[in-house]
Amino acid sequence: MKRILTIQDISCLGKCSITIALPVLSAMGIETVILPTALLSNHTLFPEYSKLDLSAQMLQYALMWKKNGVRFDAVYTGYLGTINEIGKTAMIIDLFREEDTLVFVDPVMGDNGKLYRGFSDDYAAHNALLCAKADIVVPNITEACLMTGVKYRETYDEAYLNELCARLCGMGAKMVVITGASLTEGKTGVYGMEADTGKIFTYQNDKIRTSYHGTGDLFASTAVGALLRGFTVCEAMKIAADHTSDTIRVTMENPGNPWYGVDFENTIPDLVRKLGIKQ
Ligand code: PXL
Repeated sequence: MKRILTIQDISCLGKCSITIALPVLSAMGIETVILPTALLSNHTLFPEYSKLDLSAQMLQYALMWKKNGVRFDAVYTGYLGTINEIGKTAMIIDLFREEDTLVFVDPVMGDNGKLYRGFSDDYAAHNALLCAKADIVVPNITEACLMTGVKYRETYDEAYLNELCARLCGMGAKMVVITGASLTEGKTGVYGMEADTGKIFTYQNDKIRTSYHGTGDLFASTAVGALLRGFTVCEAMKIAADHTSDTIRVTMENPGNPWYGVDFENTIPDLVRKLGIKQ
């Protein structure tokens, strides 16, 4: 069984970060080790939240795993919270990186042209340094803009996406996959570039006019899970994009769906079936 380390927060209420990554990756048949950077009462899109910083323990825990001889097939990072946590995450990547370790970075920090609450431009600059260490980075357009200094635009063309990818590749990421990238009216999906070859790949499906919190985390968890199950990057991104959009559709069908998160629980059985994973 493949083993992954995921470094992100635990939001006790709110369906995001580790509370999505752990169940989804476990269901995909991957042993998932968690390193929580902080424990929040709920995610930061609620009007109020309380946070316990756990970053003082991060290196200590990682060192214990190292001393106990633990190895990881992948390190997957998501929402980190502070520049200090980004720095420690970078050290932990260095500690566990081996020739075949997949380093997958989702530089979670904003959407719709804005940083999430509590983040500064400095945070974005440090996230860019983390992305430089990655085999794959999966920013949305807002995050890609914040890290490259390119102006955020609601409407854009392929040249714009190309520019974002090229700049992120130029900063060191081996593969860049921009999420929420729409190439034609009514569609959305991913736009990716491989740094070595400049090869582009895209995948689009129908755009759903509603958005739910946690869809980025669901996309990233499913994508890294599919990569560890042996799918190619293009296949993994397609699986993750389809699964995310199916889950949004299922969430919309639930009349009592909570505003604070996507109903990822309802589609886990479909994901497992689609991938033919034996439980
Ligand atoms: O889903 C991204 C995310 C993760 N964790 C926390 C958040 C957010 C987005 O706002 O607040 C704590």
